[in-house]
Amino acid sequence: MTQWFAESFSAEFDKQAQELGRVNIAVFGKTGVGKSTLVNAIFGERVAATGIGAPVTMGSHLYFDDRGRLGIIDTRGVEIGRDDDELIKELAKAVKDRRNKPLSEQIHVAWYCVRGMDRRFEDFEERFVRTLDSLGLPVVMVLTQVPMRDGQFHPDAVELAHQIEARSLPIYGGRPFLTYAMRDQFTGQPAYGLIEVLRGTFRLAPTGVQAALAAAQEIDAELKASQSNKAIAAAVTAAAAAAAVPIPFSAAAVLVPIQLSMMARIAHLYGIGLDKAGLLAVASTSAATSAGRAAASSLLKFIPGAGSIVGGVINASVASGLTLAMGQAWLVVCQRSFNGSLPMRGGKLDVDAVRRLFEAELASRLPKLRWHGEAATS
Ligand SMILES: Nc1nc2c(ncn2[C@@H]2O[C@H](COP(=O)(O)OP(=O)(O)OP(=O)(O)O)[C@@H](O)[C@H]2O)c(=O)[nH]1
Ligand SMILES: [Mg+2]
Repeated sequence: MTQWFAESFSAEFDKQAQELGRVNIAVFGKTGVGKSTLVNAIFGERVAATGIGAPVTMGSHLYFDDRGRLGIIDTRGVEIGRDDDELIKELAKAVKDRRNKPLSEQIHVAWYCVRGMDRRFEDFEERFVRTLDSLGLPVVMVLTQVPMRDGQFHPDAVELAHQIEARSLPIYGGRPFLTYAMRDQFTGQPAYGLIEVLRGTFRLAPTGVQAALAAAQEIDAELKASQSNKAIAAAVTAAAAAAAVPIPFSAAAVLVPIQLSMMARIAHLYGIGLDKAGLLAVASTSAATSAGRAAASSLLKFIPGAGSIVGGVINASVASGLTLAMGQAWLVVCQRSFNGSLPMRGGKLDVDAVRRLFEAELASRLPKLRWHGEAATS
């Protein structure tokens, strides 16, 4: 059973990775403005941690950094204003080469970054931004490292933002986002403005990679939750359809893949790796598989061989109600993993406590569901 579960979950996990795909963001701006800091602040510094190899070169100035659900197209050793011709040639080629490839290979959004205290926006930067637009790349403009005090942006950055706005550039919202990506240890200036950049990017990204963006980012829990609720809603619909003609318990295993893929997708949305997600899933669902207890808890107990349930049927409302409850309970587990608030014991995940957490979340959502066949369970 556990072996079966581990293999099935792993397969669904891979499948969901494929379905989520990858959002690819190209990041430009003068050297040292804070491009990498911005990327890391929004997406987390996971390159080294995940052991993904060095960025792949796309030309002598362009690099592609594959971070799983996220691809970053970055520049190296480029001076905007000096190397533009070559950079644009490489970029145009990359955009064109990828246009006929699957969505996850295309470049979806460009960020153009300007240091907020630079006090000027140059004509060659305007040309560059207009070129991005002409290549079909939607642009988010970001002013980086803008000091803020008592809720007020630094006036020089505000002035720069006005200058940029006056150029009527093809950028999201017609004006730049003011940001500070990383807390300054000396002045205590906290980070701000990142969620706004993220949400603008989300709006510009093709629908097909929005979930990948929600999964890759690490700053917007709401975005993860709303995408997770979409996954739950889809699974609920699928479960209802599968049980449109009531199915006997013995055939209820058809619902299991629906729930597993829902769980795998939500795990991805919270950036939980396979090992941990598998562990959490086993901990969570094994509560529900122990025969006789909270029989309504989970459909996983109906995996062939997992129990000997006889009699009764699952209709559409039971199937969807269970799937909804499972999805929501699993969402709580994933959210706590993301927040670092899962129960721990001796520095390790407390599997029993995770099981109780899932069980309690599930039970609170299934107050009235009772199996007709419950009495028959051993
Ligand atoms: N405190 C603070 N420091 C920042 C911020 N953004 C950038 N920096 C610092 O500015 C320096 C340059 O930032 P990077 O993110 O490396 O800039 P970049 O645009 O990626 O630079 P290149 O890749 O060399 O073109 C680093 O020392 C960062 O720590 C910020 O929001 N807050
Ligand atoms: Mg950099």
